Amino acid sequence: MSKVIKGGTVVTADLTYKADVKIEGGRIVEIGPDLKGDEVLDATGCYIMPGGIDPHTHLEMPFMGTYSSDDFESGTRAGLAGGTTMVVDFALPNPGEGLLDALKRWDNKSTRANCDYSFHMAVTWWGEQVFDDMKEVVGRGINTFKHFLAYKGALMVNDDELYASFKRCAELGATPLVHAENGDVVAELTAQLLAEGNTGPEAHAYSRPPQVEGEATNRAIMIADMAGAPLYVVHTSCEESHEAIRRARMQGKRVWGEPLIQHLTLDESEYFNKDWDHAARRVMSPPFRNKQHQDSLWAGLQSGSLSVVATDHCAFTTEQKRFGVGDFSKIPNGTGGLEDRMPMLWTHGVATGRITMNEFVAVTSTNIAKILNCYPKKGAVLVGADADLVVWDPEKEKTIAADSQQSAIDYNVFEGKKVKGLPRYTLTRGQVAVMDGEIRTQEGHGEFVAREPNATVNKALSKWKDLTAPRPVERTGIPASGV
Ligand code: DUC
Ligand code: ZN
Ligand code: ZN
Ligand code: ZN
Repeated sequence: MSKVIKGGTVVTADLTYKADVKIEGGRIVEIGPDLKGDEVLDATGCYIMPGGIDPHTHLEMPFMGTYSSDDFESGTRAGLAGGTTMVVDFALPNPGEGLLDALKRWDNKSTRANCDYSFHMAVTWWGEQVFDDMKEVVGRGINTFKHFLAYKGALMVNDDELYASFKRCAELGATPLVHAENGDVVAELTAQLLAEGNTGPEAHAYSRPPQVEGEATNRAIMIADMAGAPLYVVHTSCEESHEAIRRARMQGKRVWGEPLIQHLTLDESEYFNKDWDHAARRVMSPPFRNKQHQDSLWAGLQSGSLSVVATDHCAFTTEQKRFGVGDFSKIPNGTGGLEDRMPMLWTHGVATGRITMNEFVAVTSTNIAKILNCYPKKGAVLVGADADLVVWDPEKEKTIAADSQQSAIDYNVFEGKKVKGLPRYTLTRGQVAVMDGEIRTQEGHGEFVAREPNATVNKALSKWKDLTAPRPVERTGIPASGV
């Protein structure tokens, strides 16, 4: 059984051209004019693009005394509804737990996925077992390791652990990721705010100012440079962090920044809403910022100093958010976005002229596949690539509403926002998962995507490096110790 997507315009990260796309056995088998197949999908007036890849999700994650409410079934269904055909989730070991045990839990949860997926492995503590397990994890097709510089007393690692893990990544050809906020300072600010009686959700934003992110980003970049590792900075939300990334890239370092669609389109005024629930539902880390920071993120996408757009999809219900009534530090951190990332970025990025269609494909799919090393299996419209495709109708409109979303939670942080540009079809390995608004996902269809280490990007360089390796010095006079 073959399918042909007919009458559309192929849009990739570098080309825009009219062609039909033929699919067989889950892959693209031919691209060209007037193709024939057993089934025809009409793409008249539409763009045929690589399906979105969300490199940053937390599905069914144990966190802050609860579990995030979208699992691999509802999360990937939401993604497909919005044109995303692959997610990369974070496997999270408990303190003292081996990485392979954590991986087993994530393997079990992900059997319900409707689309393909991969994992990043988190390094939440350090020891010989973690050092050993990292090699095995790489052998299982996971070439990225996540480090939290925040969440003190829970997920946070210290600088000695960070350096050790970055060095191990460099050795293994893996890429480290960081959540860059200074967890020590956040803990101090949180205690101070609570002691002064600032208990509402707006205080969450005061407890995590841009400075804690800028400091941690710069620190992680410098430590990665010393360890000889590249670095991927997740959820870059502010100019301070962007500046550190921009500077590193200009120096030739392999550093990538990942703004989220939430930070690009929602600002800190959300935390001052009179409705407690409204504000708490938007509590995430890093918090939403002011419009200057948003401009910085958009400028980064335009200039190429920021490489990808993700969601950090970590959805909690209103009931879960209410754990933090009377103490903002107990509000589970996280917002959803899987279904809305592509339409929101198209509406606020492509339709406004801030980014081109080709740049849209790059930051939602192709750049991600290249950085995470699953290109061109994913992120490409090429013969031989997986038929993970979205047929994008630039004229299709809707108003975002929790009532009609796929996510399992009871609200949407983009509620009421109008988007123009939505999938007509979303295909996951050739199977139609979304057909003109109708959801036809198949639980368990998703497969794990193995990603090899890619040592070529591990040549971090610092041309200012003064001493590269310890050298013995033959000394003539060594003074006697003591006086
Ligand atoms: N930030 C969030 O808001 N939620 C999940 C983890 C994180 O870093
Ligand atoms: Zn994070
Ligand atoms: Zn509200
Ligand atoms: Zn995250």
